[in-house]
Amino acid sequence: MMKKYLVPFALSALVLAGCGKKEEPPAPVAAPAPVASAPVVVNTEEKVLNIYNWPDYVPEGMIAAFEKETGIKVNYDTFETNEALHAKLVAGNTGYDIVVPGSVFAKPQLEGGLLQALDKTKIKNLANLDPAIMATLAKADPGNKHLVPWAWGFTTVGINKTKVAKALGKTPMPENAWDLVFKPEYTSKLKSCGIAYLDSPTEIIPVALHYIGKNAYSNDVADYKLATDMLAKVRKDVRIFSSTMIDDIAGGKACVAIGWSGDINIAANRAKENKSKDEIESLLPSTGALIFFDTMALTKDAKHPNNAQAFIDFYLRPENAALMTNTMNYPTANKAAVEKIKPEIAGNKTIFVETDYFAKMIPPSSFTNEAREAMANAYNGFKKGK
Ligand code: N2P
Repeated sequence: MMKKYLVPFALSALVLAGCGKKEEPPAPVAAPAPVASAPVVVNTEEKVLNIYNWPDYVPEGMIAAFEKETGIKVNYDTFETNEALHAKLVAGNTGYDIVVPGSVFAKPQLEGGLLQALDKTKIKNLANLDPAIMATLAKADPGNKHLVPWAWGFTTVGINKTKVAKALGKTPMPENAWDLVFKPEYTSKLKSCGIAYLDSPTEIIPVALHYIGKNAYSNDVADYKLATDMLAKVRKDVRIFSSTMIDDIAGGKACVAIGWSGDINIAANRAKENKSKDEIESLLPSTGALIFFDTMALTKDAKHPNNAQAFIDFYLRPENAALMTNTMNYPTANKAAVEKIKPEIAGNKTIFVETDYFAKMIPPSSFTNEAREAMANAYNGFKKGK
């Protein structure tokens, strides 16, 4: 096994070592002309990389390992919603090199010139990615020119089983878990232990559309009215619009949530670590959950594209991609990493869903800019309780 990856490892170590050491003085402004036709790629960028990613997505120590190996100092910031990242990209001069939009947003972003194409020759480990997933992503990014999957997962319902059972009393669990967050018969009972929704129009409206039998990625504004009509009936029962879902579920502020599969699993593990007697579970609604792909991309203003590509290549090493899945509970799109995934993670049906359930899930699509705006208005109206 080791042998297979020995070559790319050795190569990347060589190229990175060629980048210069940390303590070296900055290169003179007028650098001497390179020796003619020497095929040596020298990375002359300052040794800095600015990354903007979702919280609770990078394994502990991974950034430090990259810094240690390359001498590149990483500034790592986080955002909580696609909307927040999008606003930054639209405003321009983000100061970030790598951003990690969901594919639903990445499509209009790359069409709008907010992201730049990758130099794939600098990312050898792209070969580790699952061709089937890359073919799916090509719908958002023709030719796979801009986007490299960080992870994928799905938006679903998470519960504190213990508290939900208590709050529901004699009412049995519904067959469709979405009822727990959208049907007054259930929400009126569960409000006592706390209902939390993700705080983002493009997370909640698509799920609501799916619940009322519409296309989750409808661009028809009339459908948003139908979704908010349904949502209005449960508005008073929603306790939190959350951007700290893991804490809210694990800390007991919410007993039921619309959240992301991996984060719900992180909350479940955290509750166990804290010796809570409550059991937290990510559910698989009978009508399906909404799949998302989060993807690394270079901003158009990226000042350190070579460092960014070195990081992407580093992340795509099988052991790094597997470490993300093993610690963050989100499946990787890295095929070469699969054999390094721990059996308890690979066997967790709420992380790697079974084929039958996968067939029911809703794949991501995207919205026009106008539709997204209308969706945000609809959502804000709902949130204000109008
Ligand atoms: C962060 C998960 C982000 C998933 N822990 C939604 N894009």
